[in-house]
This record gives sequence, structure tokens and C-alpha cells, in this order.
Amino acid sequence: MAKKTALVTGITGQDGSYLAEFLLKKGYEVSGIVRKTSHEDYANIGHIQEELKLYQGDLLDPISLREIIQKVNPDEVYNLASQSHPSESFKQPIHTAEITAIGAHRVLDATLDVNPKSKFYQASSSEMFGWVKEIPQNEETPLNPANPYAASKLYAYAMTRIYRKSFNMFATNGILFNHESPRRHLGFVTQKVTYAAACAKLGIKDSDHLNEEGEPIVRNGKVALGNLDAKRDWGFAGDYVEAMWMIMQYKEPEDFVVATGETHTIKELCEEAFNYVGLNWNDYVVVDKRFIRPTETGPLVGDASKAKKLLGWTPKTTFKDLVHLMVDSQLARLK
Ligand code: NDP
Ligand code: GDR
Repeated sequence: MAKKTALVTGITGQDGSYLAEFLLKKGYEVSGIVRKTSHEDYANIGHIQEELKLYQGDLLDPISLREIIQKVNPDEVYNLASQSHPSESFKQPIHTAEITAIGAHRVLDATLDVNPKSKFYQASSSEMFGWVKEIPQNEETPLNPANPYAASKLYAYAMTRIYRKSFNMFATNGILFNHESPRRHLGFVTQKVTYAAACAKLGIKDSDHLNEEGEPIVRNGKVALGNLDAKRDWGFAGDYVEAMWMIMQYKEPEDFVVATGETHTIKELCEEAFNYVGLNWNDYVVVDKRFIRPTETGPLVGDASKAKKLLGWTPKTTFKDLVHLMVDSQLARLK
């Protein structure tokens, strides 16, 4: 039997790399879209690069997208590419919309135009719940975005539903809550905190890696964070890419919330990471108002009972295990 073919946008990112690994294991032929950059060191997919087919394209460029879809002729398209930093979206709202909203629409439209039988997955986000209307959040919870990234995701989510209903496409949304891993960018809070805990454990007072303001993440032995009371529902990225695939195998194209159902504050994250290396987080964390966002999303906590019931999906990694595996990975890298 011919191999199934998947096309993954955002394959160099955290989720793209885990999804590519997962699909290769399932026997898929996996193609990915990469941007033309000056330095082509794909850190997250280096270990599987030879098994992948990579095509240069950009969500800003509809012609490249059409050509790639034509060449690959995919059974399944996973649109994971985006400007994925909500914090950055306050600084670059239009750029974010170009990629995260219209870019996603370009991939959706090119799929319909070139290969309408292909299934389509849109990487939708719990950020769309924004200033939340209810707790916990499920597929029926009203969407109320609180930043330009979330508004862009809302547009792409809505277009995916519109194409499904209007053009009879197998177009789905996975509404994923935060999911993390050692492959996360250091700009996200779980990586920042676990990196700082590892530095503290190793006695590193000034780190090599820089924060969003271009300063060492750890400076004079301290890490500067923003809102410590924000609440997030954090899972492990490796578990969440399985849900993406399950959503695409379901008999009907539907939208699914993917979450752990547990929420924690940033303070609790700090406590878990620093306790794990035998230290008190209060000695290492300072609040810096430059990292406090103009508006905050949440409190986020997802109700994934639909995914559990219809797909049989459940998360395997606990919050504790996730934080520990991220600290361990940072310790190994720094050593
Ligand atoms: P990452 O930031 O790790 O990856 C983003 C990917 O998008 C990278 O491969 C990046 O390429 C690519 N990309 C960015 N701009 C463009 C463009 N103009 N053209 C083509 N490719 C582009 O994100 P994650 O892996 O964490 O997330 C995957 C998707 O899921 C994103 O859409 C994100 O918004 C969404 N999401 C993520 C959640 C999470 O908790 N991780 C939760 C809910 C949704 P390059 O390497 O060149 O920068
Ligand atoms: P988020 O992730 O915005 O939820 O988006 P991030 O880790 O950036 O923020 C989570 C929460 O932590 C608070 N916070 C800080 N955040 C950062 N980055 N840096 C800090 O110093 C800091 N201090 C406190 C934030 O205010 C926020 O409340 C991620 C991305 O993966 C999106 O693409 C995805 O859609 C959502 O998760 C679900």
C-alpha cells in the first residue's frame, strides 16, 4: 500500500519536530515547509532531517505554498507555522496578523484550490479564550481574544470552520492549551524558568542566552519575570502531537480542545523547578515590569473531555514530570 503523505508547515518549530517524528514512526512520508534563512541549522529536526523532504516556502508567499502543495500532493496538511509568541504580538501586531491570520488562510485556500481532498489541520490556540468567559474552557466556551496573536488565531480558526462548512473540506481545529518541551524557544516562560533553575544549580550567575530585552536571562544570579500570578494549563508537546494526528483520523472534521485540565500559576512553576534542584525560588526570581503584558489572558484551564471521549486521547505527562524533564535537559546542555 502506498505511504500516506503529510505536509507540515512550521516543521522547524517545537510541535513540527515532534509531529514529524510521530508521523515518520507511523510510516508517513513527511514533507515540511522551511523558510529561506541565512543560517540553515534546523536544531529541532537535525536528527531526522535525512528522512524528511523539505521545501522552501513562506506563509507570506501564496505562490510558494501552491507550488509545494502541488508537488507534495499531501493526504494531510498540518498548518503549524505562525508567529507564535503572544508577548511579541503586542510589539508586531500587523506582522503577526500577516503570518498567523492571513498566512494560515493562504495555506487553507491553497489546499482547497490545489488539493481539495486533502485533510487540513489548523493549530488553533487556547489564547482565543482570552479574557475568559467561563472556567474551565471547552469547545462551546465563547472566544474573547486579549492580544493580537489571539485575534489572529481566531481569524484562522473561523476561516477553517467556514471552509469546512462552505466547501465541504475536511478542515479541523485543534484548540491546544500550552504545551512545552526542551525544544521550546527560551522566550517562553517554562523554558526561561527551567533554564534559570539549572543555571542556579550550576552556580552560573550570568548566562550566555539572552531574554526578550537582549540581556542575559540570568543576570547577577537572578531571572527577571513578568506576571507571576498568571495561570496556565501546561502539558508536554510530545503528547499533544498525538492528539493532532488523532483529530485528523476522526471520522468527521471537528474541533477539539486539547488540555490537561490542571492549571498552575507562574509562581508554582518557579517553585517546582527550583525545588527540584534543591533551591528556594524566592532567592533567584525578580519581577520586572517590562515583562508584564499590556493585557493578560486567562485563567486558562481546559476541559478536554470531548477529545477523551471521541478520540480516546489523554495526556501522559504530569506537570511535575514536565518541569523536571525540562530542568534535566537544561542541566545536561549547560554541563
Ligand atoms: P514555534 O514557534 O516553535 O514554531 C513556529 C514555526 O513557524 C517555526 O517552524 C517557524 O519557522 C514557522 N514560521 C514562522 N513564520 C513563518 C512564515 N512566515 N512562513 C513559514 N513558516 C513560518 O511554535 P510551536 O511549535 O510551539 O507551535 C506550533 C503552532 O501551534 C503555532 O501555530 C502556535 O501558534 C500554535 N500553538 C502552540 C501552542 C504551544 O503551547 N506550543 C499552543 C496552541 C497553539 P522558523 O524556524 O523559520 O522560525
Ligand atoms: P503564552 O506562553 O503566552 O501562554 O503562549 P508564555 O510562556 O510566553 O507565557 C505564559 C504566561 O507566563 C507569563 N509570564 C511570562 N511569559 C514570558 N514569556 N516571559 C516572562 O518573563 C514571563 N513572566 C510571566 C505570561 O504573562 C503568560 O501569562 C504560548 C505560545 O506557545 C502560543 O503560541 C500558544 O498559542 C499559547 O501558549 C497557548
